[in-house]
Amino acid sequence: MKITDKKGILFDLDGVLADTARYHYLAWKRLAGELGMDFSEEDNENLKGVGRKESLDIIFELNRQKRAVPCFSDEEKQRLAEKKNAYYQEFITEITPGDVLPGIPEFLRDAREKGFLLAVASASRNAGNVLNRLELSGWFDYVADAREIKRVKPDPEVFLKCAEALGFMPSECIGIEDSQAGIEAIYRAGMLSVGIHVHVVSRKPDISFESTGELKLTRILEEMEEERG
Ligand code: B16
Ligand code: MG
Repeated sequence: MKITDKKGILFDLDGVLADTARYHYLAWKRLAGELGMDFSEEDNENLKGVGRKESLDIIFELNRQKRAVPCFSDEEKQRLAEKKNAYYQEFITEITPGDVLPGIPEFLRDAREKGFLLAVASASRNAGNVLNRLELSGWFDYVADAREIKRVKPDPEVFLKCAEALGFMPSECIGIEDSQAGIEAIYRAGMLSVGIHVHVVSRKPDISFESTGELKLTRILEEMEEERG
């Protein structure tokens, strides 16, 4: 029997299950370079967990602080976002199970053995493809389809959808994220948040780990017990 009221664990994909966040970064950097715009790794922190169209708007906004940026029509923005996605898809053809982040296979096994149901709460429309390439799909009871999600993180929609699909109340779920937008989304969903190397801007995760290599379910459960006193 579990020593916790938590029954479900919802995982972000990019930056939590796999190191795909750097492929998103490289794809945006290539597009920004073609547009004569700057885009640094620090800028990229603002894009983590954020949808495609919103990411493009953030890049324009950051550049507007330094130079004149033309106004793009919605059609042009759509075309640019598709171009970035094509670059990203080029990068992810290289993905293998070796790209699963350290500690993740052990964590998934431990969570399963302890009776948790597992879901993927990613904003990425490429999530299914990436999970297959990583050979991780079989671990999850539910994978949210980003195409069906209307409001992107920090909105809680994708996390609430996962809890509902698993048949649990939000308060029975733990969300694991590497982005500020994701931690905010988990907080708004009313779940316990676990952060992996989160660049904190406003909302601090309930429990933090420096890397997935340090992520341990027993530590999460112990910290929850301590909180309760
Ligand atoms: P796509 P996550 C997010 O995935 C990424 O962090 C973010 O950088 C990306 O823009 C977003 O998915 C959309 O991805 O362009 O593949 O549909 O971190 O929520 O797993
Ligand atoms: Mg992420």
